Amino acid sequence: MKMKKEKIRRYEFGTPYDTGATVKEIERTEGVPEGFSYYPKTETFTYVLRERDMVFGLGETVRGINKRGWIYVSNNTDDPEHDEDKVSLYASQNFLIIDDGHSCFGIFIDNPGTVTFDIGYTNDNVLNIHPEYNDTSFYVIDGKDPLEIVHSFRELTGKSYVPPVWAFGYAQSRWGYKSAEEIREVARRYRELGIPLDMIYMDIDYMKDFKDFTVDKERFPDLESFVREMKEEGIRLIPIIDAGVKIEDGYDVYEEGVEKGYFCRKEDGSYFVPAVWPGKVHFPDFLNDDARRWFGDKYKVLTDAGIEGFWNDMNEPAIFYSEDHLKEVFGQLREFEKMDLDIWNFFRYKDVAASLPNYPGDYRSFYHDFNGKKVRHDRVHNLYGFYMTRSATEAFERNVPDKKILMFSRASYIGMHRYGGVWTGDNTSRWGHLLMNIQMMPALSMTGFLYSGADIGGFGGNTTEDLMMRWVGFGIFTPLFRNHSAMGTREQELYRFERTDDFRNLIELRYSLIPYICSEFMKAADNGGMYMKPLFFEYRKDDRCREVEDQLLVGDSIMITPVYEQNKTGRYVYLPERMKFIRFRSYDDYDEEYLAKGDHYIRAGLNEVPVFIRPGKELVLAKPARCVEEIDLNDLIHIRY
Ligand code: MIG
Repeated sequence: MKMKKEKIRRYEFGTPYDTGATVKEIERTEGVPEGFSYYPKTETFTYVLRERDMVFGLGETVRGINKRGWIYVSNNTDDPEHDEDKVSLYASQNFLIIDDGHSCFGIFIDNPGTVTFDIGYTNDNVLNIHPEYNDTSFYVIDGKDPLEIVHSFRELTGKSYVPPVWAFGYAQSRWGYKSAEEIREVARRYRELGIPLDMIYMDIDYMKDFKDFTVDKERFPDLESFVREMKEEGIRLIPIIDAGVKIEDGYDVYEEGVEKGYFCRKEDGSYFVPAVWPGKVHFPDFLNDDARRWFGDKYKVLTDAGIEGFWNDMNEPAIFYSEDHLKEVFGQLREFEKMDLDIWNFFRYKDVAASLPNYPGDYRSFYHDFNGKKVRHDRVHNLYGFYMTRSATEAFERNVPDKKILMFSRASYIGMHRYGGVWTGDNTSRWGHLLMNIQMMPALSMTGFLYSGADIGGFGGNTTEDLMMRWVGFGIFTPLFRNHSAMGTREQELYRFERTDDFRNLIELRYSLIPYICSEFMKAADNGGMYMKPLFFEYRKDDRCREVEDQLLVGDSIMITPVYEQNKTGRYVYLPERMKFIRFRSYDDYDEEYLAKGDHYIRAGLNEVPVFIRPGKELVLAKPARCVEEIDLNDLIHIRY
């Protein structure tokens, strides 16, 4: 008897782990997903792409919105060079939609190890999916269009995390704020210039010797009263938490973890010793229920001091070097010393020394106690950041149930979107990285990571005033809106620049948009929708929209067309239908005009933000305030189509 074909089907290969990615049980369908060939010898799934197939998804990855033409490897990696030839960043969001405009389907590869997606890279018309260890739940999702598939995918994987409302405000961060005094000064400068601000981030320097859940008493003498003082200014302090726990006698988190056996061990049962910022550390075994609960409860020392938000870093987990591999490397280098280095050995020598960080062998040398089984790390590698974040959010639900806590992470896997957001890691102050931010956002929305965003202005490298202005002009639409930069780079707090009036106008515009942003965000969260969409998802019959890679639909009412190139005073846009064009200089200074379906060149000066209102829709604006909680929701301006 032929059974009714279910909308979501699950195929099984090997012995899949219970990753926690899904919230809905789907009965197993026997065999191989239709349309795919499976080659057991190479453990590869192959699908022949139709000529007009476009491939969407994979969340946080390089290159365009249509992923066709490159190869991507899900293997969470701390690598600050986000060049367009990178195959792995910090996230593994293995959800794809394949759509030729007539028929489409989605796939989700639930496998927490390394998975390679060759999307027309080796062969232009072939999609190859190759898990390193094929213990996979392979989901196929049918739907009449991409949005319906996204909706089913989100029913399968659960509702997106919703942050507290103030987390939609603007945030200032920098790796290098070293004291309460310095942070006070940031707050003072923003308030003095009247640029709205809701959060200041505390990077690793607030800690004592980079030890999680400690505060340096000299530089932050009284955190609790400092938190209160800032909150009176309408500003929340958001500390970082790193994955590695410093090995140091007398440090309670280390000692407890060792005593209870909550850290990851090597084959021989001894604790694995990698090194990160604090120096030598142990990795908490977040995959173990008890360890996860224990670590999560540690956030309480900070929530007790009034802290209401955190960012989890280094949780791929990043490894600068491990004790064991360092020994090997030293050994090898000594061999080279004895040699007469010819040029090839010279390059080998360099490679050996450079192999220390994120060394693949290290990830194969420690274990988790996962659902009662000893599991080698590399097989479940991509779950680590997810489970760290889960550890925090579950603890907040236990320990501060009446408060909403902001939580986002660097590493992620599907399923983590129920526990927190993501930021996209260490980008660079380059125009190309602004475009990358634009192109990543819809893929993050698809996979449920709604509360997400990039480091505005760029993390590495030196930003410029015009790049910052354009990045802010786009960032005002991203749910997570944080200016962050690295130690040693040009300072980029908005008050460092000349055109502070323009920056104020743009940040105020963000605050005016908050009612719209929040309501569209909530719609996406509640209905399994997308906060930011490629045009093609709504205008699927319009062939021109297939190739629009630099315009996005934000919520249901507007389309944005950010300017992302240097020395431009405008850009070409494509309108899939007649729309009302608003050129914002500030929330109460803009021009408007109707533009017909088709191509247009629009002017948009450095301080101007182009927004298009779709037919029959409206944009609601509030009067800006210095922080989100002071926005008056009863005093709204409506700009109708
Ligand atoms: O090795 O905490 O992505 O946002 O400023 C760098 C210092 C560690 C990486 C994060 C970045 C943060 C930085 N961290």
